Amino acid sequence: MRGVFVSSVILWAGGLWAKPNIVVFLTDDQGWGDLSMSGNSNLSTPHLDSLAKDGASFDRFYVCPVCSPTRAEFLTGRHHVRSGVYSTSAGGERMDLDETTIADLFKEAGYSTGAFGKWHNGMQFPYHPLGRGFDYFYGFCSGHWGHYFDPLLERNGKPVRGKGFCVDDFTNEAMSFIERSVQKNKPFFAYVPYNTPHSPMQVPDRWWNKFKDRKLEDMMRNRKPEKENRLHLLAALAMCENIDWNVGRLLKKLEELKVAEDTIVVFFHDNGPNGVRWNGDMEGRKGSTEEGGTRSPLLVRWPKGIKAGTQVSEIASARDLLPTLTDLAGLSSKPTKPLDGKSLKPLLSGKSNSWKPRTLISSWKGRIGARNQRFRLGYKGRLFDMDHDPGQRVDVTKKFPAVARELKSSVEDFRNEVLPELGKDERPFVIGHPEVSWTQVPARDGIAHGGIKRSNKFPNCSYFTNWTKEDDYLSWEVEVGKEGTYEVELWYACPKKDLGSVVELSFLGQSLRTKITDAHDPPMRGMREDRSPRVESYVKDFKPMKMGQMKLAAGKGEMKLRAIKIPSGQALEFRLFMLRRI
Ligand SMILES: [Ca+2]
Repeated sequence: MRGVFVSSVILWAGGLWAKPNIVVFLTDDQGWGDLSMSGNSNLSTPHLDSLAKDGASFDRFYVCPVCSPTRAEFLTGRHHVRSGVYSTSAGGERMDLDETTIADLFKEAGYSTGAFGKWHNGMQFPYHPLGRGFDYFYGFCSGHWGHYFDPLLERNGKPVRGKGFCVDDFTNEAMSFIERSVQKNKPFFAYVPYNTPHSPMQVPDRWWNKFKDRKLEDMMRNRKPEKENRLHLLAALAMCENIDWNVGRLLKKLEELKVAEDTIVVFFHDNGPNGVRWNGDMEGRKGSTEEGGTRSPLLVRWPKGIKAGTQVSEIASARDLLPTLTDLAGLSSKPTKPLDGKSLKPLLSGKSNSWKPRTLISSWKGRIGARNQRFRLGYKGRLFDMDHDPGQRVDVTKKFPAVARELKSSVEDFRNEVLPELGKDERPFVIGHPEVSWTQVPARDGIAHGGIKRSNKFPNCSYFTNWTKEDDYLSWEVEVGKEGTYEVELWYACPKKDLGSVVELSFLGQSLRTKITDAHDPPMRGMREDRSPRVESYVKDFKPMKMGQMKLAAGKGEMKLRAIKIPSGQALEFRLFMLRRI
């Protein structure tokens, strides 16, 4: 009897401790080919390669052609269209509020949940990570960021100054979070969506120095070598080595904390490479629904539960990760909506006998492609035998008419059944949700009227400038969640010669006026650190100024910032509002 008692206690204790920790690394614009394990001798990624050696690697794992849809599919286990994601900016990157996220499920199961890096699925609460199941968030919510050294970031909704190179900083923060969770004896779910090698192409000297003098002629090349951009390419490789170094630091931290054995570490990318560089001779890169735009590594290491060196050849997608991780961790609750993904546990545990063949759809901006285990139907309707023609050069529709028909019908089903779920976007930007007191309203989400210009056509990290006429104004379509008095902080720039403007913020009949009396004329930043010319906006260190307090009624409407008086030059340059309900 005694023996039974003891073993049941151990079992019970085992039950308590059986929850594996989870770390998910997601990189931004890294290509399938940007790892040494893919056969690329241009760079060395020993820590990432070790995840494959010590765990499982998937040969054909698929994500979306761009950032926010892949993130949404990972977070919900559903096609991004179903969750309301249709663009990468201005609100179209947000997941509908009735979606259950992977973080909701792990939080409910008693995990500490934290996200560190680039969120890119909505900025204002409850679209903010803290409204999507994460207890802790450090990073930025936009689709890209304008500067990677000591940038403006946020910690749980409050603007803060980052420390050093952002990827190093995000890793440090994730490691502190893990350490705190271990000290509290709580299992953790750490989501680490890095924002590199996405542009701007900034990377510390230590990584750049290894690559800066390389000659392309001595390296592995893209299938269209004439299209390679040397500086951009070398910077991307340097950034990938920095990622590898940071992944290595976090893996070492897991060892030091003695939790490596029972932590599931996942690594994947959000889309194909952001430039023309070696990528296994595949067709397409970031933005493309073809193989090169959507293929990513998937590495899953779990010493306690997955045999080292497991190789999976079955096709899989980012939509499979929610059902897989909740299954591996033995969580009992499920999302309320039907999933498109499927648990990969049988493939990870070598029980693939009953695994049924699947067709996976890639779609973006009206282009739809389909992939089964052997064939790919390109978005133009051409069929490729990927086993014999991985570079998609020969259309084999005539040779395999039945396969072409079948994949075309999968595409039609998707077009008729899934795409219509994406209705007109009528989700306003939420201000002052009852559960939080703070809201950030950035230039990114605003609309410029008259002669006011955005600092760049890519809105994500932009500001408004050229505000020279009193008739011009900025507006935001918002919904105030809770009536109250709000303190308004305006982040601006204005040179001394332009001081004296009066601006007015108004919403549903209430308004607040302020005169700009403090000069703040910071230089543009970014050009000195860029290793290759950028396409996005440079940044400035804008200054916060308290405009005062304003009553906001609950409800939907247009929030306007007007210039009542512009004595000379321009009113101001606008970066963001911080609103706080008091
Ligand atoms: Ca991306």
